[in-house]
Amino acid sequence: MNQAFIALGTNIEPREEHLLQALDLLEADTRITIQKKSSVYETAPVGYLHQADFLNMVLELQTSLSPIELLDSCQQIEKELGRKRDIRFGPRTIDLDILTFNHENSTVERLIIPHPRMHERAFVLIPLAEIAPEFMIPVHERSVEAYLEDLPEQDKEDVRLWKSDI
Ligand code: PH2
Ligand code: MG
Ligand code: MG
Repeated sequence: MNQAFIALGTNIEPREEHLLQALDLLEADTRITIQKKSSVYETAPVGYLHQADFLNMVLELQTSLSPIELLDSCQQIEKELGRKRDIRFGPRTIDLDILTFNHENSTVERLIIPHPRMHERAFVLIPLAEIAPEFMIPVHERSVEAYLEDLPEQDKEDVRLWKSDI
């Protein structure tokens, strides 16, 4: 069995419905088990600023899938929920990003793990710290908590608890 952390994000209404549907589709896959689920946070957009606030959360998965198979499943879910890819970092019905997969390091173009920006994003680190504070981010070999402590206060203030359980 493999362990993966994935991040979910949505900033097109109905946002909560998009998260719930993604959770349902993940749970419907017999090869994936949701092990832990963070709270949902409302977060100011990072990167491309002219867009609505996001809902973000992080999941710990157990899966028999390979990293690329898990990526295919995540992209299939994005497609089913009507994701259109246009603006890089722009608005999305749902985004499922693989953050880490066991202790693996992948640098192929389709799948870079650990996710190259995970350690600098409060909208990833805050929900991840809730379910796995001491987790050592592979390759970096530094804990989630340690990276979170280093983030600017403003970045952390842009991530607000929205709902503790969906
Ligand atoms: N995702 C992005 C770009 N910017 N900002 C927030 N707050 N949350 C996201 O999930 C997000 C983002 C690209 O995937
Ligand atoms: Mg993303
Ligand atoms: Mg993505």
